[in-house]
Amino acid sequence: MTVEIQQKCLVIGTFSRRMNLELDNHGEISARIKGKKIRPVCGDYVIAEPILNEPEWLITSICPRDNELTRPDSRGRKEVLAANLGCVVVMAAAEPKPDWFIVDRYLAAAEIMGAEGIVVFNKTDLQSPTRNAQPILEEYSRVGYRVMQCSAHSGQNLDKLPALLQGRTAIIVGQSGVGKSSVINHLISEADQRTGELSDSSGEGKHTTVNSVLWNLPDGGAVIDSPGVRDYAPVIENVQDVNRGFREIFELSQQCRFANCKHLREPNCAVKEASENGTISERRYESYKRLMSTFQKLANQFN
Ligand SMILES: Nc1nc2c(ncn2[C@@H]2O[C@H](COP(=O)(O)OP(=O)(O)OP(=O)(O)O)[C@@H](O)[C@H]2O)c(=O)[nH]1
Ligand SMILES: [Mg+2]
Ligand SMILES: [Zn+2]
Repeated sequence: MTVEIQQKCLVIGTFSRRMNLELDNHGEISARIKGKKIRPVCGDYVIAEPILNEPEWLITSICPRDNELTRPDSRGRKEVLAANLGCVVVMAAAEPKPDWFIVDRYLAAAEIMGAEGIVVFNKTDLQSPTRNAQPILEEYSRVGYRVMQCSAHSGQNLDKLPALLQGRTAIIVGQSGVGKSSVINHLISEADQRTGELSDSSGEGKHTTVNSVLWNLPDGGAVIDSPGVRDYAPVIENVQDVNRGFREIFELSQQCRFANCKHLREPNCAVKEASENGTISERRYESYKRLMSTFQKLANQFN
């Protein structure tokens, strides 16, 4: 007689092809993946079973995903970074110098996958660069994103973060060194994520976090710490997705002369006009054009 011992488990840590899983009873186990075809990520539910006489479990399949945070791998194929997300927290900071294009692209990814994008600006204890960032943070608020400013060092506003994330799975993403792990260590008492100084020579983060880890929030919901990036773009299936990625542009595109307007050189383009007369941010429009050109380059290269 065989006993049904398969379980649906949540992936809470990925270390190459080794995973940490959370069981129904909240116990944790480590597991490996059966075969080479599946690649579970944090936030996934998987079916796993114990292996006889071994401490590890075996993951046999991934349950259908609600959504996926993606990027193209070096060959242009889709790589999934995390799954089943309610919210993508895009972190920038007073230092390293913010790359707002990266922020825009993560927000675009959130729009396309149907998760809420939230902008968190950390290190407000560093006053002068924080002041310089205000006009850009206001642009994000103006188009309807929730924007929060905090400091993992002074503690400012950290108490407001749990309410933003509650009841869903969030991932914190952003450049290396902005303080993702530092903020998580404050949010979750048992978290002991390693944090790393910025490099003296470049002022950039040193890519301290190398594995994604999911932490349960005390009042429900969960948050994933992820490795910092040098650059980011989502996998984009079609031109309309670039449009959808920038909510203020998407909204205006209804008023363009052509229904399939790409807002580049088409006549009577409401988006181009709005960026020229300052109704929408010129910087965001530039960001849109860059993502469009990245998409077109990738499409030409790999299709
Ligand atoms: N001044 C200041 N420094 C901070 C703050 N938060 C984090 N730091 C510092 O910034 C550096 C990077 O912090 P991490 O938490 O490792 O950054 P990260 O985003 O997790 O970086 P990666 O794991 O490399 O992606 C560390 O030296 C932290 O002490 C803050 O609010 N203010
Ligand atoms: Mg980190
Ligand atoms: Zn247009």
